Amino acid sequence: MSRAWTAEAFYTQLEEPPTLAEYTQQARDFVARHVAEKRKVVLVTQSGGTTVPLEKNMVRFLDNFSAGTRGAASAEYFLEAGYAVIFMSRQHSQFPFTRWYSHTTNPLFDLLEEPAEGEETVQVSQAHVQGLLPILHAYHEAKRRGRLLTVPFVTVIEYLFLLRNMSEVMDPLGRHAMQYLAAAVSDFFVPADKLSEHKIQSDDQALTLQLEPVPKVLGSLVASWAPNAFVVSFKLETDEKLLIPKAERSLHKYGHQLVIGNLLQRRKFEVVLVEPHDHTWVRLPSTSAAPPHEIERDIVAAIAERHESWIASV
Ligand code: 9Z3
Repeated sequence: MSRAWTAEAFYTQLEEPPTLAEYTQQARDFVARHVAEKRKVVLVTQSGGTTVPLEKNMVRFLDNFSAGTRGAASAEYFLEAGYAVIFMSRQHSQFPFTRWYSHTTNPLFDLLEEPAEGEETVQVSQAHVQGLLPILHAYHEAKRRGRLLTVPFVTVIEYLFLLRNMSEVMDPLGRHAMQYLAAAVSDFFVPADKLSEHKIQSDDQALTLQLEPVPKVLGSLVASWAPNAFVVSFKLETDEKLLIPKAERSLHKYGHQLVIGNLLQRRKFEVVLVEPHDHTWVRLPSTSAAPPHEIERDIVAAIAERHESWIASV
């Protein structure tokens, strides 16, 4: 029989990741600076999945499809909108700014000219300068102004501990805090006491895995960790009929401000913003070509506007 983990049991019985205290302190300092400057801060949880190790000395793991584009792109647009960003970054997933040149369709080395024999400077080829410059400026500006804090994670356990601590340290921001929970969090995991120490041997045998349900922590986040924050969660479905009803159910159950619903197949082109008495579609004009304009730009604009009205409403 598998256990049904409550959030409380999860956080008291599982061991804290060793790096948690250090990242929590970094976030506390970051938040204090932005509280003093009266700036809004958003916690963006990377959409690039959460790893579920199958061995303590991990050779194999379970994961999901997401490369983390939603989170990385949204972080850039939040910075552009004047927010400071705590970016919970899943290792090896897309990262704000560098994402433009980190994948095989646009490799970094194609940007650079090969120097002549004996030359020791490397230049960006003229054809790429125009595209690169705004990204490079925005990246350096975010760094120079201390607007982007990255906290890395790999496993679902690291993710859940970080999420709790990041939410709690943002409390001094009051309504100026936003949680933007884009991560595609695993629904199942193997707790440490059930994990094989070493690489599972195949021995030509079938492998049976017993996975335990990951506790749903959104309730704790909304009620206890971040009771003053503007909380945006995501709902992913593959069946269109379920999208709005399930987003509404989540909003009703947890009592937060907004759920962004998206379908796996059309997530780059349309999402629906579900609020307590309303829902609004955000759509790119065409689904036929690769979007020249990313939908995250429009999502962030719509959310930032709602956050602002919500701050003003007290
Ligand atoms: C999302 O729905 C994200 O938008 C995506 C983005 C993971 C689809 P990519 O970055 O993907 O474009 O590759 N994230 C949340 C998905 C999720 O697991 N939500 C849970 C659920 O639907 C609730 S928290 O039950």
